[in-house]
Amino acid sequence: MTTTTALDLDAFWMPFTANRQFKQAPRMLVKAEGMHYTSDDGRKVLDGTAGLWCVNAGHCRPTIVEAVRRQVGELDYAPPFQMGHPKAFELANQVARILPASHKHVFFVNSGSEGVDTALKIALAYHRVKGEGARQRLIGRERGYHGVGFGGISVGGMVNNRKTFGSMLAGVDHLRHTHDLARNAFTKGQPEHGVELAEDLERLVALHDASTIAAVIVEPMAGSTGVLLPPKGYLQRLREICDKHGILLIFDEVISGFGRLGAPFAFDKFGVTPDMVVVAKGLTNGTVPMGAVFASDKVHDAFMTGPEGAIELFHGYTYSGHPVAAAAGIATLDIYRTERLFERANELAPYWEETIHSLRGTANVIDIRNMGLVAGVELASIPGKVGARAYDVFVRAFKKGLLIRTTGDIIALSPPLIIEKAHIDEVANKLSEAIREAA
Ligand code: PXG
Ligand code: PLP
Repeated sequence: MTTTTALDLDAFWMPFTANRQFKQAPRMLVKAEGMHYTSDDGRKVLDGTAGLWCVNAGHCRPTIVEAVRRQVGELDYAPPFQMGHPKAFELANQVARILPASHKHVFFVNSGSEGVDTALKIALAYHRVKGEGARQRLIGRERGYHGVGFGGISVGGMVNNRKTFGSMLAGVDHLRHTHDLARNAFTKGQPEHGVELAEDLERLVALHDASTIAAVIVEPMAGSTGVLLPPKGYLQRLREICDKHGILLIFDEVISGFGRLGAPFAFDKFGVTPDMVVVAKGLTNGTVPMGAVFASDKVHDAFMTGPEGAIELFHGYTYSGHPVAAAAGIATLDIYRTERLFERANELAPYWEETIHSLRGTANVIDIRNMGLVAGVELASIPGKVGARAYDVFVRAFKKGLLIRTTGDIIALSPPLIIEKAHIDEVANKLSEAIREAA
């Protein structure tokens, strides 16, 4: 067994972590396989979060491991600017097979944050090439999470991710969020109430004028801020208002993409087609960092009009379409396809829903929401100590052998799509115990 107890933990400044608290009582993972992690004290931990919403095909899948191993020994790196390598084109073609024919243009990045920056930049540049360069405003939404780049925190709507980082991008505004416990608590699937919140976009158009607005970016399902599903009709209405005013609609599907909701993408599930889609996480099953932006023909083709030899978009990353990430992506999509994992998520969804909703009535549980293989369990906060109760549940669950994710006092569950019914029962049982034992 690998032991990490002798490690000096000081040098690694951990992301989104209470560093001093963690380093007093570290939680270390040293191995993974299928539905489970192994901790450094040799315990098996059921992965209720697909790592961080990304390991949709389960851990250490041999075909992905082998594809990465082979690729790194064959072509470790190739420059993506004015040069190509076959795997990036192959992955783009494989992804295009699960996209609408009108949206098959894939721009590779290395993370969700880079994907968001890329989509926002494409939106601004799109209007400029179309001769509408005054369209520079970007509209996000309260309680949106779009990563941690300056673009993402600007359009994002989480106060702790914004308040310490200055003035961010200029010219950004936000729609109201759609979370409404009073009307929608314990809804299974999409909430009934809240379609009218889409009209908030008309309010922003009236304030700024459509001729100044480039794009609206939303997560079709807000993941990080607590599994907030879109009210019935809400996304349709956003699409209509964007169309009416010539505003691009961007869906951030970094979490909702690749099967999480029981369909390839949330836009499939909800039947609303955005102009661009941002993905990351599940694209490579989390094995090698990679993200992408899918652009419609309308957006992409607008750039393909300049003089021959002109670079159409002055944007890209050293690691855009990295060969090892591309190889991991190809092997990942192959598993999704051959194991029908997106359909599987949809088939298991009713059992998942029923089992997770059985926690209703447990002390302090004030809402449960779900779709596909994702769920949010919201707890009442201890007065004056937001997040303390859920953190207590998180630590207790980990000791019992279950990994969950918490945000504020909301528990998010998003297991690998290979989960079995017995694991779903285990998630609910361990979580229920942890909630009952917590303060
Ligand atoms: N957009 C969305 C919708 C995301 O969920 C990002 C962008 C940024 O992706 P990168 O790869 O740059 O992290 C994300 C990432 C959480 C949590 O606690 C969620 C994410 C990241 C970190 C924590 O739920 N999602
Ligand atoms: N900073 C410097 C000094 C660089 O040379 C580069 C890339 O060449 C970057 C930042 C951007 O790095 P990346 O392309 O990995 O995002």
